[in-house]
Amino acid sequence: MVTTRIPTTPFSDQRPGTSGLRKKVTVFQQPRYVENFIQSIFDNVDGAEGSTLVIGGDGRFFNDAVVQTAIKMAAAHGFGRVLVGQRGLLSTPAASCVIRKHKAIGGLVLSASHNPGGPDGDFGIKFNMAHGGPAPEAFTEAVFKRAGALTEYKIVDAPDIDLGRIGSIKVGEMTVDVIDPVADYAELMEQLIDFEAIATLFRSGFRMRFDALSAITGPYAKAILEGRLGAPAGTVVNGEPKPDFGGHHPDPNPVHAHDLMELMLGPDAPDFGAASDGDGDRNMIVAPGLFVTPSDSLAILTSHAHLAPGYAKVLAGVARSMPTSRAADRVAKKLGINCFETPTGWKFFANLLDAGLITLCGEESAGTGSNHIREKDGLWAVLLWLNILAVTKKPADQIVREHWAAFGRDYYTRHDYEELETGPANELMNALREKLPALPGQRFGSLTVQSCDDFAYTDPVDKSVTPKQGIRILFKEDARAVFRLSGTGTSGATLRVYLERFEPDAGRHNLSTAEVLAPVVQAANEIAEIAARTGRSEPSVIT
Ligand code: VG1
Ligand code: CO
Repeated sequence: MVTTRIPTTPFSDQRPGTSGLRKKVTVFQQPRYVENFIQSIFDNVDGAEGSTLVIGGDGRFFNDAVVQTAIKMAAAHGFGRVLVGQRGLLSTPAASCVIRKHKAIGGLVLSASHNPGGPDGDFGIKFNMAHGGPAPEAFTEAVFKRAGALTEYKIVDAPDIDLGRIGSIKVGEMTVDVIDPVADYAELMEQLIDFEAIATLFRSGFRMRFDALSAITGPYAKAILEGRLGAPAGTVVNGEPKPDFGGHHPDPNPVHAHDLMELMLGPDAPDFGAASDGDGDRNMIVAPGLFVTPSDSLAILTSHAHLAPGYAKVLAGVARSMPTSRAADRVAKKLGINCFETPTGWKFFANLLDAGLITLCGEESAGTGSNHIREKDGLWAVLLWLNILAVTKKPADQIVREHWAAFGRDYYTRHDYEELETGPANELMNALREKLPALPGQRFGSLTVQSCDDFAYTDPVDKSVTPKQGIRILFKEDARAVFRLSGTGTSGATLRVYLERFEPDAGRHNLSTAEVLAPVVQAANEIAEIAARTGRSEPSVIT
């Protein structure tokens, strides 16, 4: 088979963000754009010759074509073997699992995760390392640098392979194994979670709805919940992955998963509701009549994890991203374990997990995970919740309320201002930074600033320092506002404002989140001059 070296010219915009390179599909469709980026990744993989590479994506529009290109480029680069999910599919957590299990050197995960799909939507490519987790910043920066100077890429001249059939074929010298995308993952879940207890729960008449939002988790949820655990057929809805996610915005939050919310807050709510995102690494948990914030979910999973076989021993520690509420910190304190605070993005958990410093970790953006892989894992979180419900025999809302009674409640909300002009958004952050030294002691409505900073993270394992990871303002009244710009958007800038207030008093645990947080919202808007600087009087999305 002939390997061709194709001359190319570099692209200057191939810098990966919070989780891989994400752009509009139309950007990725430019001639040589995909090839350049993949070549830039491969050029930074040491020891590719003869090694195993995993390839798969969330099935969104353009997935098929990029999988074929990636396979031909891998063959040209000298990889010994590629493992690719049937139909080119692999959820992000399953890709992480397959990389680890088959000792691959890494994996290409094709996804723009929670971003919308379809020809007018977004596409994305990320590289995961041999540990199964997203590439660290040093790697992604090297890729960006390479992409900005690339003069050629390598590809073999071969026909497309049939991704529909499980089995082995050769592309040049390289073996391509088309694998069942669910099997390895399901086997891992069975080791960690008490499947017997959950099956008994379903047999007793327990009902749930899992909304896969027409994204990648459908086949996984159907195989595990309905197949292995005996949940009634129809438990999983929107279970077929579609290139445009059936028009759904595959971000599992109360706004975008509105059908599920309506059901769970209505009179016919089943016992438990859950959803997942485009690439299957996020989870949304809804109890009857009660949305569980991801920050609370992490805390609750931390305090109950010992009920699952995979976590029966003492937890090593827990970690949360900085904007995530401090609910998990209180549980960690009670358990006598460490709680680490990291910047936003899963790549920052990898070192802590590899070093055995933590067992569980999570983010406010509906990501929860453990040391079983190196990505957040949507379905795993749902299964761990089911395990806890099955063992405690308590309703989900009761678990949440008991948690608040024991630890206090963190009222939490996030305001997103999407598609802002990049210039003013950066100016807002810079102006805020400049204000920081003068803020402590200042009063905004009923709140007084206690302290504030621009979060810088020193990795406890490799001591690398990551500055400017979000501005946090702490108020004396046990409230907090955090500001940062999104690193996953594809048009303009998105300002995220994270708002929370701690309420220890059990008599005040049933208030409306919007009401409790109104003074914090007001103070945050005033401090950052959001309306004046963005021209927006309201956020685009409130979750
Ligand atoms: C967002 C979330 C972050 C998450 C990232 C990737 O990043 O805030 O917590 O890790 O998406 O999630 P940003 O930079 O837009 O705030 V996923 O499920 O889209 O890979
Ligand atoms: Co995702």
